[in-house]
Amino acid sequence: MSNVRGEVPTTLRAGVLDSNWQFGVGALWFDARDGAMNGRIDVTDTDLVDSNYEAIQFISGTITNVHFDGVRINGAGTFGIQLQSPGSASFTNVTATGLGRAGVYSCLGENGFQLTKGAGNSGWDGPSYCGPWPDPIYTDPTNPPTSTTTTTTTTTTTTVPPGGNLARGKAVSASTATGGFPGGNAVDGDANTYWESANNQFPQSLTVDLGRSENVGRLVLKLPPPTAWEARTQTLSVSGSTDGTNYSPLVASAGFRFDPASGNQVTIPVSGTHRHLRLTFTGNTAWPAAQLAELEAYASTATTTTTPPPQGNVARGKPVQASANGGFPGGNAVDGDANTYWESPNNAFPQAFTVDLGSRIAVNRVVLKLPPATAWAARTQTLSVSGSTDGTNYSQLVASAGFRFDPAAGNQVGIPVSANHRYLRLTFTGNTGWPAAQLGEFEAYAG
Ligand SMILES: [Ca+2]
Ligand SMILES: [Ca+2]
Repeated sequence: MSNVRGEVPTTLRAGVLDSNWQFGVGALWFDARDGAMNGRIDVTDTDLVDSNYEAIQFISGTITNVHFDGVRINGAGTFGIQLQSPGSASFTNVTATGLGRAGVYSCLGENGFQLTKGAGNSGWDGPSYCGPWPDPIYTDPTNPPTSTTTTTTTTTTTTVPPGGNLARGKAVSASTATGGFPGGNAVDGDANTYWESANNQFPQSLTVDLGRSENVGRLVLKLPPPTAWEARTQTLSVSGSTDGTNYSPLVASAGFRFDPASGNQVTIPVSGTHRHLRLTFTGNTAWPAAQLAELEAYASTATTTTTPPPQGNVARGKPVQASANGGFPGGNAVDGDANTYWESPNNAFPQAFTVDLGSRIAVNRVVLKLPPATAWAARTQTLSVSGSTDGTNYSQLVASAGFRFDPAAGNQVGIPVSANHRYLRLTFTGNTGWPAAQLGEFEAYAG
């Protein structure tokens, strides 16, 4: 891309938030929506400076035969390279500094997009990120992002109900935190918000002050439940203190597996009376930092003694199966946020979306949502509903019909069903607004 005068072209502060898709558009992006791109494309000797979101993006269709040589990414709000569609590209002398989040975003799996790495690359290696779209962390290349030691002094006078979570809303202190992921996120009662320590700086600790000495029988540690979070093992130990100064070990350091397929949480038995509880993290197989959505502490060692009848949306956070367009995984349809959505690959009907409720649950209504923003044009999706107790044999609950999604009416539809199944499935055969199945939320209710 050098011009004839030998000057190096610079792209400054390019890329915006796509308010419809709710992710950043790259400063330089490749889109093969209308047909495969396989002719040779060379990107040479250029600077991408202070990109608002990712610097380079591959967004749809299949894109191959792209070659980067001498590309300098100098500051990007989120990622160096964002991979949302299959393909391949080579990278030589591609350097990155000042990335807000990570070198590479990809939920495509190991072979989804082939990165051929030549010589002279730096700054964007490391594990690729697959997770919720992060807010950009704007960076100043002359002042690289630094983590800050945070002490959250949330205090509460709430009386914890018998058997309740003793840590919720209590004061926490974290050894470090990255911007937007403070320690307080680990005690806010919402598994979708999380604390994250500074990157590449183990060990890290998170300490909660229960306010007074309490008998503690078990801890429950959670990460966000959407399946967009890949499974990971975090290595950590637990210690306790009555005075906030002298800590004694409660649980020796060990690897604890967090897997969205089993709720992305672990339960750790502990014992004794403690006011301060501390987790010390020394490793994480999926991200070079400690991550914790919730630290819960309970007096009882028993996980549950009675099974209350399910209330509310019984599909939320449950495992799903669906073919997905990159960046729009099936888990988006059960994350409790109508603004995030699942989208199937384009031009490939029919498409099935299946949620595993974990056990048979009586359901008499499902609610399907698309993002409520009026930027979404109204559309009709043709779909049927079926159920299964074994995950193999499905019986039809609702015959195929067109359901109208209109932002003027909340962009959602309610469908009465009469189900008592573990698995619920939607089968899509058409969409007047986009050549793929789309679903912001799948909700199932017993009343
Ligand atoms: Ca949280
Ligand atoms: Ca959603």
